[in-house]
Amino acid sequence: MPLYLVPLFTLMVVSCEKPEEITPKTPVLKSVTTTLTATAGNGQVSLNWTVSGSINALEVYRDTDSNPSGRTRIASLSAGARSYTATGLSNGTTYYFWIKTRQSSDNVWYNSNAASATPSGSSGGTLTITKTIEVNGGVYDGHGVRIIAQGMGDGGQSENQKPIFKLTNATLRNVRIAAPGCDGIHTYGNCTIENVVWEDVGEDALTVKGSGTVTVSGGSATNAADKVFQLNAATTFTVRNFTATNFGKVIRQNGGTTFTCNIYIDNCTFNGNSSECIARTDSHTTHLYYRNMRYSNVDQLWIFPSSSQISTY
Ligand code: ADA
Ligand code: CA
Ligand code: CA
Repeated sequence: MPLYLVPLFTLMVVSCEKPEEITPKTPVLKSVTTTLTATAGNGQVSLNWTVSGSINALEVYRDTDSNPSGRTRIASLSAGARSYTATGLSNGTTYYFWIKTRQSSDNVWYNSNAASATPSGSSGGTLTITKTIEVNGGVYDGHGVRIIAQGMGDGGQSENQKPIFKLTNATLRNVRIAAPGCDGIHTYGNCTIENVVWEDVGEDALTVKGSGTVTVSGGSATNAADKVFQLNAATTFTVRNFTATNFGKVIRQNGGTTFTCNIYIDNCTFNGNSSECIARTDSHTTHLYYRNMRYSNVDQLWIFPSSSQISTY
């Protein structure tokens, strides 16, 4: 009988039937929060996340829009994984990622935030500049570009050369600075320098011009006639996973200054060439901490007012 011919009372009887008994589940509260960040590379995106709460499984999902419906699972990882690199991506396309975590107490899955990133290709080429590249906040990722300065200094020891980069509270990564290195990189405020290669240091490689926390991570510097890193303002200055070859000194707090610098050297290799020292300061309140440091051909390690200003960590 077509539905429209079913007498009304039959429908009413059906709708009045006693509902089936449902065994109530013990409710378990969500106590897992996964916070995901995505960083673009060349044809790839690096994912890093933190998990609060106890989980027993973890999956990575990808999509090209922020709506999770239709997304693809790209990996099932162990519950302890906290990073993953998504590869084989198209440069110029924005990808969205999620981490799905399974809560240990009840095996319920929860999503992280959606984190997006747009991979971009390596120019791998050369960029000729005639003025300082200024970066105010944010990230300048050179994707391996080699920068050649023209008319900004000859890379000798003259003090009036222009910097290649002026960074203000910014991150600089994946750049090669070719000769002439001029006055290198100037930093103001909190700056991060990742995977920067100074092929032939000019007057110096990097100067802390305005106070802040400055971290140089990865990369290398070669052939500094005198200084690699010049500290002209109070700073927490960290050099890690870095190699310097042929220099006068790796780190110099501006001569005669008394402000405080806290210097950290972590996992670095310094190959000198009858070099004066690794670090020098005239300030009594500056402290240097180092670990995993390899060096050769340096006359002294430190020139500090007191040896009590140096420690390992
Ligand atoms: C030398 C010079 C300073 C300053 C410094 C630098 O120490 O005496 O005045 O120019 O170099 O920042 O390179
Ligand atoms: Ca100088
Ligand atoms: Ca300088």
